[in-house]
Amino acid sequence: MRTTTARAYPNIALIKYWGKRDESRILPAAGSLSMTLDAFETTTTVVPNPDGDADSLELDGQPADEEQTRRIAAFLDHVRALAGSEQPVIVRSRNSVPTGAGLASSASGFAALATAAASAFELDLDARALSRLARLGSGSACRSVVPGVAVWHAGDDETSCAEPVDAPDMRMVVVTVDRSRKPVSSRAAMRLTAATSPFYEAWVSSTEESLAAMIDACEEGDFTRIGEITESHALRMHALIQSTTPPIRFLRPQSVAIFDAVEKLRENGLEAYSTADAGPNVVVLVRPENAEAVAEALDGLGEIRIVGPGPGAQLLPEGSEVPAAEEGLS
Ligand code: 2P0
Repeated sequence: MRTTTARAYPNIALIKYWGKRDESRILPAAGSLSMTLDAFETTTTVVPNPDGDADSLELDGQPADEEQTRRIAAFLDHVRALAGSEQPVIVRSRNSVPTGAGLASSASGFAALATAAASAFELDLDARALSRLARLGSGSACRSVVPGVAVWHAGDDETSCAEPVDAPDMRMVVVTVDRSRKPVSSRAAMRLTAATSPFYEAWVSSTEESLAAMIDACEEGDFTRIGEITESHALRMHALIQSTTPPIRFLRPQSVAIFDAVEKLRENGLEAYSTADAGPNVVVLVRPENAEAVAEALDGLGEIRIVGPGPGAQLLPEGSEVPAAEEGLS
């Protein structure tokens, strides 16, 4: 075993993942498609812990809480099983934005952890196998292993992983309206959706159709079609989530105001399309040449940041270790 450090970036889905057909192996009910970003990264170091009898986990300089510990240790058990090892490890992870800010994501977290841990345990995994491994930590993490635009095939346990898709160059204007932690986790909300929404089956079958149309639009470089499908699919997901018992609403009045403002921009000839994940923040998809103008037009509706396509998960050179909390203070 060796000490390793990896970095990964979050992704924003244009075709959303919402629902699993197998909870324990994190197999999605349908495929999805996303863009890995060039901002808001997570950096994670994995160190062998030969004296410890359990994993030791530090996130943003704080010991992991019980739920995080359970989830990360369960993921590390998958890595150990692949490596034929029982070695506990020390994990130190840093987000470039505060955890819970709505942008620090489980996607960048588990993509970085999978990459660092696979290398620490000296597993020789190709890109697909690494994506599959990241999926076992958090579904959307399999897409953050891949640079730029990625499709995650629903597949089966062996084949459910993400791979790159040819797509036109695009930017996203991230509009953050609320930095607080969301009241319901994606995982719990997904479970409730599958269990209680009368629209769930239609969501799953229509998502596969939207994904096929999106892949065609990406390969044809048809930005308008990509944008139209993106906004429509996001609104379908939020409609679905609101149809649960009890209902869950992630969009706030400020979020809806951004969807309205983006529609107005389109009416005035500035092409832009909105999407939103399991929270109130809105991400606006634009052509590169329109990013500044759209960011300016949305100024005042939230905290604005322009992002572009980013790299896949990558190992960092020796000497890039995330410092332990006490070292960080010295
Ligand atoms: C997505 N989301 O496609 C969708 C859209 C949120 C809204 O993937 O249970 O944190 O760990 O597999 O990956 C969030 O789901 O859930 C997510 P788990 P994950 O980006």
